[in-house]
Amino acid sequence: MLEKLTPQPPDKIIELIGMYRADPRTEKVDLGVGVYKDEKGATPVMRAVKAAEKRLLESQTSKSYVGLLGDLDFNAAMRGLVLGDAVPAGRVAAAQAPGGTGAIRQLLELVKLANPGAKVWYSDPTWPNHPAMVRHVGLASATYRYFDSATCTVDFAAMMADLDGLSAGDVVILHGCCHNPTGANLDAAQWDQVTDLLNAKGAIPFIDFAYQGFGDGLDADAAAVRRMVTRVPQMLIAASCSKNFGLYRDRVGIAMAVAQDAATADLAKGALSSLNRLNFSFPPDHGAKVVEIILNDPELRADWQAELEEMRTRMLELRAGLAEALRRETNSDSFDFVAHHRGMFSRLGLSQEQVMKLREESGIYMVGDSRVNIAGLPADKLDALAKAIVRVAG
Ligand code: PLP
Ligand code: TYF
Repeated sequence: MLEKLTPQPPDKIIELIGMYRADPRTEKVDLGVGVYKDEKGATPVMRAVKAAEKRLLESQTSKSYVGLLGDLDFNAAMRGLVLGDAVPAGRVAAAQAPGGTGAIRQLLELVKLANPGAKVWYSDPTWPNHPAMVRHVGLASATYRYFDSATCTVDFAAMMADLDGLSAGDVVILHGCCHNPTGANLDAAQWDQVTDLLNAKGAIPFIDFAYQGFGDGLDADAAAVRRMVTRVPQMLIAASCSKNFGLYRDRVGIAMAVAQDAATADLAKGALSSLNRLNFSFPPDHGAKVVEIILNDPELRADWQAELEEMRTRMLELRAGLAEALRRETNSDSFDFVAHHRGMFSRLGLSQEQVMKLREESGIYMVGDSRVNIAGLPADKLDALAKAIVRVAG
């Protein structure tokens, strides 16, 4: 049987981790995988996480199963973090999931259960796992144009033109904030127009929310989602705690299905519970419990927010620094978009060849589409980096 397997295409981003590690050059720069790094290049455990883990270690008396939907207190706390009080709790079906990826997978399967004929739309470009997972789950897909590579901003006219092809029941994946890979985001008015269009077409928004707190702040990053949820009958949300709690390897995420009424939300809750059971039974508890402890303890929550804010502002400073260095180097404003983008990434608009050249000649590692991890930028070497970028960009 196993000999019938064919080699699977590697994930280009994860592949880059190994390539960077294997590079013997000491002056190499890692702008690849989307993991937050501090000024020393480390990804430390957050202070509040350490404190909550200590508390958990001392107080936990059992490792018995929790429940198919996970920790219900975690689910409630996350509903609050993401949606605030924008929607009544009774309209939200929530299931803990293994990471944001696990939440996306469970929600795609929910779509498949509810409406196997639905077409799932995602932005071109998007996080490569979106197309891969939609295909794997067996749903039809379509793309909408999103990014203008000449200006490195959102091509909103093209996006709306493509979404005009939506059919009733189609599902549209939208990055709730901090678009990956581009860093270019919709403004509030554009979110409203997208909402109007989806409502007119009878399409359902599916928010991938992996970077809350990495853009303009915890509440500001959730503003679009919170407004949209007041204006649509149904919505799917996959939120991740990997980045904003730094809990990457503990696999903490939540799948939420917002329904028009409590009875429909109950149906969705039953389906999510069943999908958890079918795929892995019980979601991993440790990281979710840590998040629940932090969100429900005013002191820990304040410290977590303060540290998250330090991370966010550090990335903003790096953005401003790189944009300034590129401005000096090019004597133009052609890279100012780096300062206007938000979140962990910016797509610089370089060709694949230029990206390879940077890797080979200067040991600068970015994803092949010229996406850079802003947190990986070396603050003391921005000028050298800008020089190298401009040299290959010609
Ligand atoms: N969605 C996007 C756009 C991402 O960039 C990521 C990666 O961090 C995720 C979802 C989910 O990540 P995880 O499964 O590690 O929570
Ligand atoms: O885009 C990134 O770099 C992060 C990390 O299959 C990641 O979202 C990358 C690929 C993947 C899972 C996570």
